[in-house]
Order: sequence, then C-alpha cells, then structure tokens
Amino acid sequence: MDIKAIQTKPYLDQNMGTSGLRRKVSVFRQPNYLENFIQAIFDSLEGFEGKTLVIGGDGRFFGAEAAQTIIKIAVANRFGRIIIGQNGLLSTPATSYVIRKYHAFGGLILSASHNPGGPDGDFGIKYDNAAGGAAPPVLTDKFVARSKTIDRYWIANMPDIDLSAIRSLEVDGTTIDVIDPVSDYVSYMQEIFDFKAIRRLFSSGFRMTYDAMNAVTGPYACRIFEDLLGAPKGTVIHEKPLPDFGGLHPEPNLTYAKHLVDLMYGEHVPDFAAASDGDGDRYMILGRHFFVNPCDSLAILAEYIDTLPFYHGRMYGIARSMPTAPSVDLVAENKGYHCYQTPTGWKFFGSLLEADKITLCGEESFGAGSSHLNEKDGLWAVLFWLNILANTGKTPEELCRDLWRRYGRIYAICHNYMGLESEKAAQMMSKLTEKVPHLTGQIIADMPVREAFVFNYTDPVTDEVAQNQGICIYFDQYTRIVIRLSGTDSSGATLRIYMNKLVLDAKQFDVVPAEIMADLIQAARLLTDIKEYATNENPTFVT
Ligand code: VG1
Ligand code: CO
Repeated sequence: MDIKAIQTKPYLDQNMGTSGLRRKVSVFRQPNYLENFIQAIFDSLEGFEGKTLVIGGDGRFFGAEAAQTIIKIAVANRFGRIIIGQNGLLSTPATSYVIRKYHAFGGLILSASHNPGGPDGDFGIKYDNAAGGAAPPVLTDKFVARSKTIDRYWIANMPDIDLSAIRSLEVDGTTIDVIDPVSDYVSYMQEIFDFKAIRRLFSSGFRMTYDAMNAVTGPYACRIFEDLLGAPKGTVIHEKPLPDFGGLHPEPNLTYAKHLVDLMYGEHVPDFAAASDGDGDRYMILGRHFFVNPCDSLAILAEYIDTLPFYHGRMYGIARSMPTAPSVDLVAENKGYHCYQTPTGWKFFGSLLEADKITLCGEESFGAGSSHLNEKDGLWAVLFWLNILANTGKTPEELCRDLWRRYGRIYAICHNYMGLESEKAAQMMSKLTEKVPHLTGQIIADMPVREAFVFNYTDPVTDEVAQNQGICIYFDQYTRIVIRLSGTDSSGATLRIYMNKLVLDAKQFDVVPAEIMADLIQAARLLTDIKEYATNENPTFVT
C-alpha cells in the first residue's frame, strides 16, 4: 500500500476542554491542523493495529471532508476495520453503542456538539474508548501533549470513499464498513423501554412534537417515534440533518429552542415536546405550558428507573455534575442509592459507570444517561420520559409537582455570559479564587456565607485528581452559587453562574425563578464584579 509520512509542525492551541477539541471551521482548515490532531491521538494509543475504529459525526459542515482525511490516516496507521455511519452520520450515543456492540478499539466523533455549525461555525473532535466512554482526562492530556510535539503523520494514498451507500469494502488490508447509523441503536432502545406501552399511549391520541434542530437525531427520531411508535407524521420537526443546522443553534434550551417553547406555551399544544442537541446526547423536555428543569428531570428519572425491567439487578449509585442542583440527591437518599458529585463533563462519569458504581448520571445542561452506554443519550432520556408518561398516565407537570411535594422544589437557574475576553475572564476567576478563603461568615446581599471553596475532585475509582473545577459558595445546604468558566468555547470565554435554592412551602412553587433567586442573582453580581468584565450586566442567556 502507498503510505506516506508527511512532515508537519505542531499547533500549540490543540487543547481539549470539557468535551473534545472545538475550534472554528477556519481553524480546522489550516494546513495539517486536523491531520496533526488525529495522528496525535493515534500516537497516544497503544495496540490498535488490526482492531476496529468507529467514526461518528453529527453531519455538520466540514464533517464529510474531515471523515475522508481521517479514514486515510486510520488506514495508514493500520486499523483493521473502520465502521462509519452512512453519509458520515452517527450520533454520539449511537457511536458509543456501536463501539461496544462491535468490540471496537475506540471511536472518533466529528462534532462540536451544541456549538453552532456552518462555514463560520465550529467543528470538533471527540475520542471515545473501548467502553464507549468519553476519553478520560488522563488520555486527553496525552493527546494534547503529543499534539505539541508532533512532527509527522501517516496517510494512505487512496481515493475518497463513497459514504452515501451502505456497504463494505476492503482497502489495503483495512475493511471499511459503511453502516446504517440508526438500526443498531434503535434495536437497543427497544430492549430498554416498553415500546408496546408507548405505542398504546400514542394510539390513545397522545401528541408530541420532537425537534431534531436540523441535527443528527432527525433520522433516529423519525424511525423511533413515527415508524415504530405510531406517532403521526410531522411529530418530528427539523428532521433533516443540515451542515449548518439550518441556522439554528443546536443547543436545546429556553433560548435556542425558543420556537419549541413558544409552541408549548401557545394554544392547541401537544401533550409533550422534546428536543436534542447537535450530536444527540442532550435533550429538553416540555409539557403543556410547562418547562421541565433539567435538574428536576434527572431526579424524576432517578425516581422511576427501578420501574424499568432493563435495570433490575443493575441498580448501583447515581452521579450528578457538581453544578447540577441536588434534587437527585434527595431521591437517591430516599431510595438508598449513593450519590456522587463529579466535575462538569461526561468524561468524569466513565470510571464510575465502568466500575458499576453508578447506573444513572446527569448534568444541569440536559445531559442524562445510564449504564446502558457510556455517553449521555438524548433520545434515551426522551424515551424514558415517554415510558414514565405511559406507565403513570401523568403529565410532565404532574410528575414535577409530585417531586416537589415530596422533596421540596430546588430552583435551579444558570446565567451565562458569553463573549468575554479570555484573559479578563481568567483574571476574574483568579480574583474570586483569592477571595474564597475569606468568604465564610461574610454577608453578601444580606445573606451570610456558610461555606466557600474551590471544587477539587478525586476520582473514587482511579484516584485521578481534577483541580479548579468551579467555585462554590453555600449560604445553606441547598442555597448556593457555583461559578465556573465554560470548557466548550471555540474562542473567547463564557462565564456560567449557577444558582440553586430549596423551597419547601408549596405556596411558593409557582413563583418564577428570577423572583425566588433575586437575592442570589444580586450576590453573584457582587461576587463576580460582572460589570467590570461583561459589556452588559444582564446575562447573554439564562438556562
Ligand atoms: C457544557 C455543559 C456540560 C456538558 C458539555 C458538553 O460544558 O455545561 O454540562 O457536559 O457542555 O456537552 P461547558 O464546559 O461549556 O460548561 V455537549 O452535548 O456540547 O458535548
Ligand atoms: Co452534545
């Protein structure tokens, strides 16, 4: 075979944040930028010769081009088999499942997930290990270190592979399988959930709108909801994956999925609505005139997971990321599950899942998942909700109100300030970090601080340490502010200020979050001195 070693020079900005390397498409298009990083990943892994590599992707701009390059580099590095979805599509959870099902060595996911796409948008690369889990920090550190010294990559001189048809071919000792991206994943969902019960729900007149945001979940959702579960045609909207997501920002939340929120707060609304992000690992749930807060959603999944036969005999603990409101902790305590608190990002759940320490995990950003695979899984969460609705006959609002009556309502909001200058944002965080040891006992916005600390984490399975994962300021056990910088920006900085408060008085359950949280919002502004750093004191968006 014709394999070439190409000399190259390292780029020094190839860092992996919360979830993979994310950069503007224009950055990825620089000579050898993509090639360097892929080779840096392969150089950091051992023993993959002859084994299988899965390539997933959310169909975003530059993905098709990148997939061809990656195939050639993988062939040159002597992978034995490459599995890729038709047209390069394979959602993040489906990639994870395919890795596990076909006993692959690992997988690359070509996605910047919830970041916007298109020629001016973002592209990204994530790596999943043989367990189908996001590469742990110890591995991503190796990729990054190697990217800074790389001086050559290997590439096979071969034509582009036609990815439009499902087929299998052989190129110089490597088998390339172009697979249907949907069917394996969908069969697995049928093992986990009671499709008959959900089908009955739809046939009784229950109506749903599922917004695929012109991203990867469209084909999966059409197959699952419309073909298999009997929901009427048109249940899935924005169902066609588009390279620029049709101009939508593929992050399901109150701001970027406003059209869906407006629909659910209008007249003649469906019973239920859901949406997913770019690569299909996040979800959003709405009922009639009702938004389900992601932290409440995780608690409700915890409340009902033992009703699903799939999990019988497999219930271990639960985990949530630290900025996620502790609603799920209350459920865990009640049910006798241990609840772990990890830093933001799915890579911190992997070791706990692999060691059977946890069965369910989730984040405040509407990521949830379970031991069924090692990535967060948006459609799994939506199906889980449908299964609960079918079994209980309750509405999303009733399920949330049940939760609040039982445990109290933990309000959770996040103020996001985008487009800050990176240096200034880092300065703000270091100033705040300096203040932390002196905050306990101080009064901020009329509230005494009970405890303040920087969140450092030691993985209970691997003993790996992750430091500076956010600043926590507690006013009481369930009233707190968490402050951290986003790790998924492709440029500039985003500040996230998460706020939680527990309300036990049922008469207050309908007060809007902004009112309940007014004192915390004020405290957060004082603490961060946000006026100095952001052009506007008001957040760019609130989730
Ligand atoms: C954000 C979310 C985090 C999520 C991550 C990846 O990270 O806050 O909960 O795991 O995105 O999600 P950050 O560092 O920007 O806060 V995805 O679906 O974009 O891979
Ligand atoms: Co995602």
